[in-house]
Amino acid sequence: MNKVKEQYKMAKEVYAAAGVDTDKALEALKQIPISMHCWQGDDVIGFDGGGALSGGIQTTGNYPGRARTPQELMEDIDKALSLIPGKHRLNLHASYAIFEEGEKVDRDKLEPRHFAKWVEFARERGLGLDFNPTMFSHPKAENATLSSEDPQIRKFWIDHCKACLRISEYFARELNTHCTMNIWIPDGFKDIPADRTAPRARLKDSLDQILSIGYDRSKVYVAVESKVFGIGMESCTVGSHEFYMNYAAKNDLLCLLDNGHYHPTELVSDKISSMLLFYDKLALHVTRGVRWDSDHVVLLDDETKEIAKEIIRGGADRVLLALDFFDASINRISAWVVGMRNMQKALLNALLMPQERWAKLQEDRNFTRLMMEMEEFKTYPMGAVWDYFCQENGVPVKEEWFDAVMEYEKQVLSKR
Ligand code: RNT
Ligand code: ZN
Repeated sequence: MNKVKEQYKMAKEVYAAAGVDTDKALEALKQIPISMHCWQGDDVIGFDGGGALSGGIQTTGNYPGRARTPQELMEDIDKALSLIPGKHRLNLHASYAIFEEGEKVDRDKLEPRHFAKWVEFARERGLGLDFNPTMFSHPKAENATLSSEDPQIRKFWIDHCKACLRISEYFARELNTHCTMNIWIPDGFKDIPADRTAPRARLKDSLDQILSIGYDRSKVYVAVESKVFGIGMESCTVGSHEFYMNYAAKNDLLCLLDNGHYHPTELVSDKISSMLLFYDKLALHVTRGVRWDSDHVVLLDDETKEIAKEIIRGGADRVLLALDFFDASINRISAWVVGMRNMQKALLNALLMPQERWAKLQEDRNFTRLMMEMEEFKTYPMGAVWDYFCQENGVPVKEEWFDAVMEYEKQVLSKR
């Protein structure tokens, strides 16, 4: 028996004594797809020449090896996925359209065919695709988008979102799985606005117009992502939490919660259970904000673990789980792999808890024992279970995966 298996056997006994079935946990973990965001690979630049990253989001750093072409990005995604256990999904932005030589259309005119190469890529690898209209990094997004006071600008972005709905339907149809289409806009005000209602009323009307074209709701899940503030929009964002939560509830859409988008002491982990009482499904962007919505790589930290616990308690099949970070200061493939594997470790950590027993302790108000057990579990041998999961799923165990990244950096990234 190899070492990983041997250690797993020992860990299995430890967990079994505490009433937890590790085999069952691993089976469940295997069924949870995470939508990996394509934009970590190229610093959110895309291929449609939209211009420098705008909208109050930022990448910092200039680590060598950024993917500059669709081909390079696809190779990098392949490399990352080869080091992450399980079957996942790929999250694309509209700015990642792939044009034929000499062709270029603006974002309001995008068509499914501009994403045919992505569909081919996804199909060959058995990945589902998710999608996002790109309403930043574009000359027409300098001031506002769906809430713009300029009718022409607003129409441009409404048309863009309509085009994105068609593309999302195409993804779902071609790949025979759902497509989450998430709408996020950077609209807001640096300083105290005189009128908060008019821009929000326009955003509401824009969304109404977009949805009015009709789409296959059984396959395309439209989500709306709120934000409390952004760089340059410190005083007010048009797409606030209340705005979108109400809009989603009334129009049977999904809310997307990004854990970088709330006040720093407000926790997304505490919101999940409430959302799932009122919605069939919930979408998440798991990220890590350091003092602000900085989109650092997801770590195995307390909030990530707490979010994972709530996903498992609420039912992982009801949560559309995606990551959202962009770090240009480190090897980008390593960033993806660390973030994805950490999200999976957090899920495993949650799956390895005697949830029913703990819930009962809470109902019995036996908080003394509950705290004691929760704390003792923190040093249970989850690592051995994780290693076995990696081995069983054919990816490198522990930090061994890093060798592959360094080799790839040497052979491929350093030559870009
Ligand atoms: C921005 C939002 C949004 C973007 C991506 C690129 O604050 O989190 O989700 O990060 O769409
Ligand atoms: Zn986000």
